[in-house]
Formats: sequence, structure tokens, C-alpha cells
Amino acid sequence: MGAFALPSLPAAAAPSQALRDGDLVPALVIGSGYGGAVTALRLTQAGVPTAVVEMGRNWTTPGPDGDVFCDMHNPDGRSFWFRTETDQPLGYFSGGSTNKEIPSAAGVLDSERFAATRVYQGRGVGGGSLVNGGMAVTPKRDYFEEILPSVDADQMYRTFFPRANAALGVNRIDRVWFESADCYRYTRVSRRTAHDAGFDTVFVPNVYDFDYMKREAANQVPRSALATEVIYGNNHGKRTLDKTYLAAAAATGKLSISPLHTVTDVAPTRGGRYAVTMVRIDVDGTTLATKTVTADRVFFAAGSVGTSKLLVAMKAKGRLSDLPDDVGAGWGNNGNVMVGRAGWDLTGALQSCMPSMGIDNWSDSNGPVFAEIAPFPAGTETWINLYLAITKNPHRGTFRFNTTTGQVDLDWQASWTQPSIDAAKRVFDAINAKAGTIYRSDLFGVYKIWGDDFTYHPLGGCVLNEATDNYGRLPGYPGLYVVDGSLVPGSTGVNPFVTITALAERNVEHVIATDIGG
Ligand code: FAE
Repeated sequence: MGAFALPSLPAAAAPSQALRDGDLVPALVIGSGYGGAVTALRLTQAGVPTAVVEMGRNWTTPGPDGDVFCDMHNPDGRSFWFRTETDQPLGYFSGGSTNKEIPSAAGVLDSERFAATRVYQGRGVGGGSLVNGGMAVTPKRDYFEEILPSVDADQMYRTFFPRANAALGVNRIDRVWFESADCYRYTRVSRRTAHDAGFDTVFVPNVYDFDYMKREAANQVPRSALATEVIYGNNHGKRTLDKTYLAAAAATGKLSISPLHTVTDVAPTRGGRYAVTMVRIDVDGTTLATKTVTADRVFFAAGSVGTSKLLVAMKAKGRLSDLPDDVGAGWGNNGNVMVGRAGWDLTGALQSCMPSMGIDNWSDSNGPVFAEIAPFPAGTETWINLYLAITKNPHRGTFRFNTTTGQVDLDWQASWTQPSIDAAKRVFDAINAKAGTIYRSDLFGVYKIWGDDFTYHPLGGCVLNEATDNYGRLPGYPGLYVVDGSLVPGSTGVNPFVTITALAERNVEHVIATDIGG
């Protein structure tokens, strides 16, 4: 099963071909993010007809403005998943809310609310790849060995991380261009202030096509990363999963995708298969149909939150009552906390929405931090230096079924972000002291310095070798597998999608060889 490299950005997206009520399929994948896309490709390559079920849209149809996605300055019904007002991570500026009214529809970004945190997730064919910053970071080996000791790290770093990076289309920025590009002035300013305070920085690879970005900067092609496109999707330049893994799976002729279908129920049948029930909606949220499909094997790839919620609910409702008690446990936010500094230096009116550098203070045993230098693409000069800090936070939440509401709650406490703030302060207090600058307190609330009430990096809830076996199999239910970020125990120390992709490559290769005979 060789990796494939991407010579250029293919235009083909994966086809929609909805399942029908009563269908029988050999393999059904719930969700089309990283775990789901890897699974779909490797199964179809092994000759297994595979049905992917995705609650979000297949983002191929342009809106009235001719674009598939809207930009951050002009949000509409394509932006958020069924909200009447945007819920931006940076929802405030200079004392007021920056959120805007929008029509409620099946938009691409969900801010899912739990009692003490919000979790941002992508909705659509391609999952988180549609909305993320594209930062493709292979975790530090010693930390990977710490978080997933049951996984052979030699094999991961020799085989599966390289395979994932190749298949995702990861590329590196031209460093000569970077040094003079207007759109990365903000990064160079943050780099200088970090170095002045004694911190290291590293360039970070990305799945955004940096050659395309260069042409954007030269006004040779339509702008995307340079036109405030990211969290509501990119119209150009980004190698999202529908253009990489899922397009390759579609090319086998063995893939079907059912968009706007939400899986609500999975239960064993008498014949040793699984009945999977799903609700089909239209873009406005109207229910169009309820279907039940029978599958020989079901792969849970609904993301850390989606998979954990489904499994916890199925156990509580008696559909999968023999699932282990570890299901729902071990959830973390990858230590995410955001912060902005008010600087003295011009950071630029034009900012690339694809981050290209991080401050690496992970070796600080008193508070490891890897801080992405994030854009603040206001379209005007703001002098703001923004960061997403990834920290080593020890707290772990648990998903629990609430018998009163019939929903799954996340037991996470607001105060649990304090270790992340403490670690980030060690870096940014030092940078501020050296640069003579201060924190912005107007970006995450009114007089609120730390953006600690949301995460972009939900991880865990169905941890490898705890809630599953060492390859994602759910004990007691042959043919049920977990393949997504819920396997990763709450933290990876860097942006997580390369870890999720490589782990899925490892597990699915083993499952195909052992359980399916590929
Ligand atoms: P994910 O990609 O979330 O896919 C799960 C899919 O399942 C989604 O498409 C859901 O719509 C679908 N789904 C959920 N429930 C159901 C259901 N019941 N029925 C049918 N479908 C369902 O999961 N990571 C990085 O490494 N680098 C970055 O630069 C980066 N930036 C980010 C920026 C933003 C704004 C966000 C939100 C995330 C970012 N991430 C980044 C995180 C990354 O996208 C995330 O870790 C992965 O997408 C998680 O992959 P999974 O396969 O676990």
C-alpha cells in the first residue's frame, strides 16, 4: 500500500451518491475528516466498496457570488453550522462584539457548545480540512512516545508519518520569498520579538499550496489565503481532503458519499452485522428522510466529539451496552489557549491566513508551549500579534449521557485551562517585557486576555489501547472500529491532523491485513 505524492492540485472532488434505506454495504465510514478519509482510501484500494456518511455538505456548488465558500469578512449561511449569529473565536474588538447575523443553514464551521467550552469543528465532505489553518506538523518523537506508548514509534516515524505527509500534499514555504512577502510581515515581527526574548522559532509545513500563494501575492490568480479565507473554507489553494485522500478513493470507483446525512444510531443485527440509522436533511435543516443501512463493518470517524458522543449515547441507550467504561473518557483540548499582544511594529494590512511558523518552547519542563504565530486578517493595520498556544495541560474531560436531556454532556471545567495560561504566560510575559508591549484584553471578551473557553483541537474520548484495542477495534463488537482524533489521548503537543492521519494509516493497514485480508 504505497503512499502517493501529489504532483499538482487536482480539481476533482469526491462524488455524492447517497445510500438508500435498506442498503447492505461491506464498509460504512461515519464522517469524512482525516480518520474517515484515510480509511475510505485504504479500504477502497483494497477492493472494499465503502460508503462514507457525512453530516455536512459536499462543498462543490458555488453560491450566488460564484464562490463555494464565503470569506471571514462577509459571513453568510455558508459560514456556521445552524446559527443565526456568527460565533467567531475572536468575537470582540475594542469593546464590542464583532459577530454578525447570518441565515441559519448547514454552514462549514460548527462551534459546538458544552457547559464550559466551545469546540470548533469542520462540517462537510473533508471534515476539519475544510476550515483549518493547514498547519501540518509531525509531533516530536519523544512526546509521541509519551502519549501513545503502545504504538511502535519506529514504525510511525519510518513509515506512517512519511506516508501521511505525502498523501496530504504537505509542502514547505520558500524561505527567500517568506523574508520579503508582505503577507508574512506579521510572522516576521512575531519571530523577531520571540528571538529577542530568547525563544526559538520553527517554520511549519502546510497543506496550502505555497506556490499558489506566491501567485496570489503577485496578483496572477484569484486570492484565497490572502483574501481572508480560512475558517469558513478556502476557494483556492488548499489541499483539502476532498482533493487528496477522498479524490483518490473516488478514483477507485468503489466509494460512495452521502452528504447531509447524520448517523444517529448503530446497533448489532442478529446476523452479526450492524444496523446504522441516519437522518438526511437539506441545507436549511429540514428533515428529508430517515434511513437504516446494514453494514458488515462500521468505522467511527466522526471526530473526537462526534465519535465520543455517538458511542457514549449508544452504550447508555443499550444499543452497544457492552462497550467498555473507558468510552467517553480521556478528552483534552490539546492545551489550546489564544492570546494577542499589542505591538509597536506594523504587522501588515495584508496577512496570509495560513500560519507558517511557531514559537517552540516545548523543552521548558515548567510549562511546555508550542505557539503558532496566527494571522489577524482585519484588512487594515492593527499592530496585533496573535498566537495559538498549544500546551501540556494535564486535565481530561469525560463525555457522559444525560438522561434528563437525552444529550451527551462534556464534563470539562472552565478552571482547567489555568495550567495552559500559566505556561503561555511564561513565554508571552517574557516577550512583552523585552519588547515593552502589553496584552490585548479586547479580543476574547470585554477585559479578557486569554482565549481559553474554546478549542480547535479536540482529542480523545475513545483512547487507543484503553477504550479500544491497540488498533482501534471496539472490544466486544467485532467489525466496529474507531479511526479518528478520539483515539489520541487529549494532546499531541502540536497541531493534530498529521498525527491523526498517520495513526489512521497505521491502524487501517493492520485492520485490512488482519480482519479483511487485503
Ligand atoms: P474531523 O476532521 O472533525 O471529521 C469528522 C467528520 O465527521 C466531520 O466532517 C463531521 O461533520 C462528521 N460527523 C460528525 N458527527 C457525525 C455524524 N453523527 N454523522 C455523520 N457525520 C458526522 O475529525 N489541525 C492541524 O493539524 N493544523 C491546523 O492548522 C489546524 N487548524 C484548525 C483550525 C480550525 C478553525 C479548526 C476547527 C481545526 C483546526 N485543526 C488544525 C484541527 C483539525 O482540523 C482536526 O484535528 C481534525 O480535523 C480532526 O480530524 P478527525 O478525523 O478526528
